[in-house]
Amino acid sequence: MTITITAFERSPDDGRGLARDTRVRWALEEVALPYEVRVVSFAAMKEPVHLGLHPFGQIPTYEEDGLILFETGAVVLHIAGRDRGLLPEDANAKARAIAWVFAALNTIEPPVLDLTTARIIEADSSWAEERLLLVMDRVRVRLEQLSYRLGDADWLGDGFTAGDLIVVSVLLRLRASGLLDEYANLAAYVARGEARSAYGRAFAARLAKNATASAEVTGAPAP
Ligand code: GTB
Repeated sequence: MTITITAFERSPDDGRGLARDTRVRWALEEVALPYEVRVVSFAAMKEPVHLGLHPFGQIPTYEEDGLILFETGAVVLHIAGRDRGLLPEDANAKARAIAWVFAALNTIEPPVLDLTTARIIEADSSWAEERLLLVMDRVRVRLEQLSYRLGDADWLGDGFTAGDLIVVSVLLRLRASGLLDEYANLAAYVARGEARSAYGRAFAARLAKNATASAEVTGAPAP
């Protein structure tokens, strides 16, 4: 059984792990499942071969024997259901951990994505500044609520789960905005996630892939 995931040939974030393949890599590392990565160019993602794996022409995808999956949340939950380590045994605790995966993707991530759009894509618009302030406040509302719920706990449930993996991954996208640092317990929570050895391996693998891709383009040796 070989697990293969897809990732950007060269991630636009210079390999800082913000693209969603990092979430899948992290989950696989947490449960110590070996995997292979097939990189795809932006053009190839829109070609029929990749569209057969992912209807929307995106990364990441996940292949394992006869199974082809897309949607990071579904992939992470599949990995969590397959091997121990990311979901609690207790049925109620497991349901709560799954709820955090959905909360991260459906409730926390939308304003976080709006912030990226406001900071980058809409930056040149005449109304950009006004919109940015509005979106930042929407993000703050979610962070405030999450900060209150986390309190001084290490994780959102009893021990690290797939829910924390996705929540931390979503929060990581806020680092450049400085908003995360307004909530000391959330900044520490994200740092705890990043300090996990499984995250370290996932991050290093993504960075190395980008370095290799850059070296191929520039002709320079990969560091
Ligand atoms: N809902 C899907 C999922 O969760 O799997 C969303 C998948 C998705 O958005 N994939 C993005 C993609 O393939 C890559 S992760 N985009 C190409 C396209 O749609 O044509 C989003 C992403 C991209 C880049 C950065 N970055 O450079 O910082 C961060 C996140």
